[in-house]
Amino acid sequence: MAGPLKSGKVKSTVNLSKKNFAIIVADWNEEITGALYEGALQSLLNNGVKKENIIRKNVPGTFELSLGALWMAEEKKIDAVICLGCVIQGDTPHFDYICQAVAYGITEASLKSRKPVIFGVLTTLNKQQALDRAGGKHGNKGEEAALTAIGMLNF
Ligand code: DLZ
Repeated sequence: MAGPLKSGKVKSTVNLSKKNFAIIVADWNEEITGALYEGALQSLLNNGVKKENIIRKNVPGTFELSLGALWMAEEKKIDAVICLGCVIQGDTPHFDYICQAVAYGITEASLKSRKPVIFGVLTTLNKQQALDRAGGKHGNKGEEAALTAIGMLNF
């Protein structure tokens, strides 16, 4: 299989109606990250997660996802954190710094908290590639991030 589970509904041996999720959304490229959020939210709901057990938090940019993720993962009642962002390459190396930092930061938040913290960050060369992955021809990576979180809770 070339990637995580893609079907909308997954088999879960844990009772997802009792699990609490935090979804952290970066404000930068809001059109894209908003669509990723909708995908993640729908996916959790379709799989039996209760709406009242899903908390949404916003951060200014993708760079800030790491600390937001750690803060939420440290909350006792949170079982998994889903980070959603979109970094689009510009004319300077800024893109590389943000991508590297957030990949490292999300990994660190997960290992430190010992909870699933999912990397739902698009790192694309242009806006079209991002749109294609936020409900376009390549699906919705927010949905995939939610399924990955569920997968880790079934570890
Ligand atoms: C500054 C910046 C730039 C140039 N591009 C993006 C982007 O494409 N996607 C994104 O989520 N955030 C971007 N940011 C903002 C940074 O993530 C961060 O918010 C600022 O550098 C302040 O720490």
